[in-house]
Amino acid sequence: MRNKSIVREIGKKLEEANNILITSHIRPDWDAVGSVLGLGLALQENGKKVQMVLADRLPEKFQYLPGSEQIKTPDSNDYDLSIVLDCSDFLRVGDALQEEQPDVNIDHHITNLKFARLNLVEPRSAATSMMLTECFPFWGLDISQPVATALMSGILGDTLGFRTSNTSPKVLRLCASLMEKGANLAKLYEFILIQNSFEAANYWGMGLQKIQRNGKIVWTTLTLEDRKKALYPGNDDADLINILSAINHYEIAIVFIEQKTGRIKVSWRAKPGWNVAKVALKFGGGGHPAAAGAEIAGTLEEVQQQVLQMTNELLTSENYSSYN
Ligand SMILES: [Mn+2]
Repeated sequence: MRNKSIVREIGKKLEEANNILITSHIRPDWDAVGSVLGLGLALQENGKKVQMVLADRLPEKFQYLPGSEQIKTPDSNDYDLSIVLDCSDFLRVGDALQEEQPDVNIDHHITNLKFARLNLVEPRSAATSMMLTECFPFWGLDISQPVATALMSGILGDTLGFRTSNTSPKVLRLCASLMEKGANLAKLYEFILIQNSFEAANYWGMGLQKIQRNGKIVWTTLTLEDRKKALYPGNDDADLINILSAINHYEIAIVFIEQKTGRIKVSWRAKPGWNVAKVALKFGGGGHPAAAGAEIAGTLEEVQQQVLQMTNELLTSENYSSYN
C-alpha cells in the first residue's frame, strides 16, 4: 500500500459509520463480488450494519460464495457511508447509488477517474480484493473463512488464476494467508477458472469456427444467432477470449459479441507489454493493460473495422507499456 494516509482516513470513516452501503460495477466479475462480500462480511462481523448492493441482479455462479444471498439490487437506500469497489468510473455503478459523489472508492483500474471523496487507487495492484486483504490489518478487521473465500475469489478471477503479469510475490503471500484463514484454493480455482457449461462449450465452438488473424491480432465474432443456437444464456463471450489469447504468435486477441441493444461488446486480451486499456478507453470502455472491454454502437462489421484499425495502431505506435 503506497497511500497509507488514505488507508488510515478510510479506516476512520469505517469506524465512525454505522450503516454502510457497499457497491461495485455493473456486469459484476469475481473481483467485484469478492471485494463487496469480503469487505461487507468483515464489517458485519465487526458489528456494523452493511448493505451490499449491485445494480445488476447477481448472476447464478456467484451464489457459490458464502454470504452472496445478502447482495441485493437497489431499493430506497438509507446509509451514512457509501463505498464503491473495483469500479473505475462512477457511471459503471449503474443505479446502485443515487447520490452525486460517493464517499469512498477503492480500485485498481489504470483508467480510474477518482470520482469519490476519498480515492484509494493502486493500478499496480492485481485486484481490489488484494488491496482489501492488505488494508484489513490497518482497519482492525479480522479475516474469517467466508471473508477469505470472497477475497481469494476476487484475486483468482482478476489474475486469471495467478497468470497475469501483475501476479507478484505479494499476491501469492496474501493468498497463502487467505488459505491459512480457510479459503479452499483448489476448489475455488476449479469452480472459478476451469468449470463451464455444455452450452458455453457449444458457444465457443461457434466462435472458434470463425477465428481470423491479421498481423499480430487474432479475433472472432459471436452473433445473436450463435448465442441462440448454442442456448447460451449470457450476453458475454463465455470467456472464449481466454482460448483465443492462448493461441501462440499473436500479441492481442479480440472477441466481438453482438448485443440485442444494437451495440457490440468488445473484449481485448494482450500478451505482456501491450496496454489494450488505452484502446478500450478510446471507445468509452476501460480495464487493465492486459484485459479490457468496451461496448460500442454500430453493426458487427463497422465495429470490427474500427476496433481492428485502432488496435493495429496501438501495435505499431507503442512498443512497451510502462504498466506491465
Ligand atoms: Mn478488479
